[in-house]
Amino acid sequence: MKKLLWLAAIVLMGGGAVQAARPNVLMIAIDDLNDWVGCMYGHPQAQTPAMDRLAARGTLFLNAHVQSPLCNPSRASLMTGLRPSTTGIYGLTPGIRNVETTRHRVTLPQHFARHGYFTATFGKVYHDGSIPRPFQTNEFHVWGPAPGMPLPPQKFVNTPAAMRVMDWGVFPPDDREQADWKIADAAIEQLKNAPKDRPFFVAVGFRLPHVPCFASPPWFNRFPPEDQIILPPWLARDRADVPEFSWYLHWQLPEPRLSWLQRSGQWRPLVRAYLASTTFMDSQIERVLQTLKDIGAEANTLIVLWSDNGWHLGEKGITGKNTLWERSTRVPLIFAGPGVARGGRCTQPVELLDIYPTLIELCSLPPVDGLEGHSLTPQLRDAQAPRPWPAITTHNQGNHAVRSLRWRYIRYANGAEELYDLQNDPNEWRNLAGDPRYHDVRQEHARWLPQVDLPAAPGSTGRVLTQTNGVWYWEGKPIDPAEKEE
Ligand SMILES: [Ca+2]
Ligand SMILES: [Ca+2]
Repeated sequence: MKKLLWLAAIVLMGGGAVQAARPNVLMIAIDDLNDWVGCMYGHPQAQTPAMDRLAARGTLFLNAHVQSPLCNPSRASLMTGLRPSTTGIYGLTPGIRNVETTRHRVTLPQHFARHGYFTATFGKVYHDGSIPRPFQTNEFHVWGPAPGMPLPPQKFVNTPAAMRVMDWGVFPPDDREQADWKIADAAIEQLKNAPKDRPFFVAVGFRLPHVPCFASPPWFNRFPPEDQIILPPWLARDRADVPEFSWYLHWQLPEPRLSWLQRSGQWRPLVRAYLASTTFMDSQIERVLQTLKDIGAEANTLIVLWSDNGWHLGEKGITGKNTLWERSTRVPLIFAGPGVARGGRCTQPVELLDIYPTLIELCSLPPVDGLEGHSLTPQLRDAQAPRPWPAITTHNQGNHAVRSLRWRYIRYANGAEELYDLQNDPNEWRNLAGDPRYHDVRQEHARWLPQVDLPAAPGSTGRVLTQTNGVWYWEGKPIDPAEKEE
């Protein structure tokens, strides 16, 4: 009996002697997937059986938001547990090891590695190239391949930007040429050969449905022909009631405007390609999840699935991300496995920042100082458990969205505001910021705006908005409002 009590004590203490009892972690990252996921009802024609099954055996967060609507800052925030406004990482560069605020920060995988886990990464988990080689060994024991998307000899769609990746269509003919197939392959191989003496933390980052939205014929054939593709809800002149400053957050980006898609007859083809490439990517998630079963690790592996930002497909007049609206900030977030209720559906606002503290609590790792998220373990036990915090998204210094259960409040760096009642206006068509009846709602949300709000870190490039002497600069060039592209 004494011996049993002693064993129970070290289990409770989470000591090194019982590491084998800790669950494995499989983290699945997706690039630019909004809520067009079957179980999230974001698009009636979405087909994502693997994600739907995962959500059914775990807990799905229906009101989860990114901390930045862009790859590098979103992923940097998740992995360090710090807001973009705390680190100054807003652009496609710099990476966390090139910034003073995060250079020595213990990241999520690092914390697992330091506490006995075997860690490995495949595909796009950190933003490509954001962790210089000398630092890589600090993050993961194994850095698997992160192939880029294959490109056809010629672009299918002559989008206004000559960029090769700004494309969509039926390609390649063989799924095995797809980056996501190769990423799944490498992750599967690693899972099959995971060390037996310690738990693993394996991160797998898929590339689709990030542009180029390519998929082979069978994936397109699962969807109705173009003329039967349902377009997202859209309102003409929707941006007549939003501040002009909202344009500055995605100034002259390569993603085509809705007006171009409409003129070119490319709106439905793009929607279909986004749906088809998402369904293909979902099939690669299925391959990885099936491997967990095959190796007998399903019961003892905690799975977390997230996307780094959403994507507009015409809403508010644009395609792409880089906005503070629901379409850019709301993403799938699913947990499943030991300690997670089955079939949970949480509608409380939550942040990707919450993943770090949640995983370390679920795996009984020691806490980490300074994490700005809050553990989701109460909601993973009971999805209805209340939560006091809203979700905050930041896109460059001074531009923030505060999303509560019912409202979205946006404050731009020049003081301009938006307010949406998501309960009665789920598409954010009516900006209520100027309505005096909602003065208190605005005040209540404004108090959550980050107190620390750093300028862009030195070396920032790629989607960076700055101000000098009253002039706003995008990518270092002064913004001329006369050049606005509707
Ligand atoms: Ca992304
Ligand atoms: Ca509007």
